[in-house]
Amino acid sequence: MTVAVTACIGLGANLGDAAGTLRAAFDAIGKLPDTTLVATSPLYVTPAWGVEAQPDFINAAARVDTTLDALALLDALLEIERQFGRDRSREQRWGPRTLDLDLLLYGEAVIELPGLQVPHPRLHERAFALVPLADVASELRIAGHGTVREAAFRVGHDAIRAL
Ligand code: PH2
Ligand code: MG
Ligand code: MG
Repeated sequence: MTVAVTACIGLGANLGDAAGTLRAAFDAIGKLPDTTLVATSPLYVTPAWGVEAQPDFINAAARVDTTLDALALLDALLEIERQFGRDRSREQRWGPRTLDLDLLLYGEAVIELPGLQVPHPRLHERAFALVPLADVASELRIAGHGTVREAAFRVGHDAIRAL
């Protein structure tokens, strides 16, 4: 028997109907093979981080139970990004996105591969990722940074508001 792992996905978008895209992305995540959508966060409006001259983002988080391994789950998320018009060859680092799906946590695994770092390396310092994650997985541990609840408490949330 394969034991399911609890994984968390960060969702972000700031092009087109970003809120509609995130809701549709929740549905697409719920249809992934060998994966059950356990919880979805509210949608949040967050100021753009990194490149500030771009529209606010809509951010959210999803919690799944899955028997996919981490790379198979990542591949499935990248495929959903493409279905929603993401073209990585034409984009700027930290720039606008039709849909960004980040594998934030895969159980308590620490993964260091060329295309995949889990926990997401900047998760513990980004309120736009931690605030929605705390809605679905406050008790999970971010290796080296305590629980999601503790990390979310440490970052400032001021500019983030529920949609
Ligand atoms: N994603 C980025 C760059 N900046 N800022 C916010 N607020 N939310 C994001 O998801 C985000 C960002 C590139 O992926
Ligand atoms: Mg991202
Ligand atoms: Mg990403």
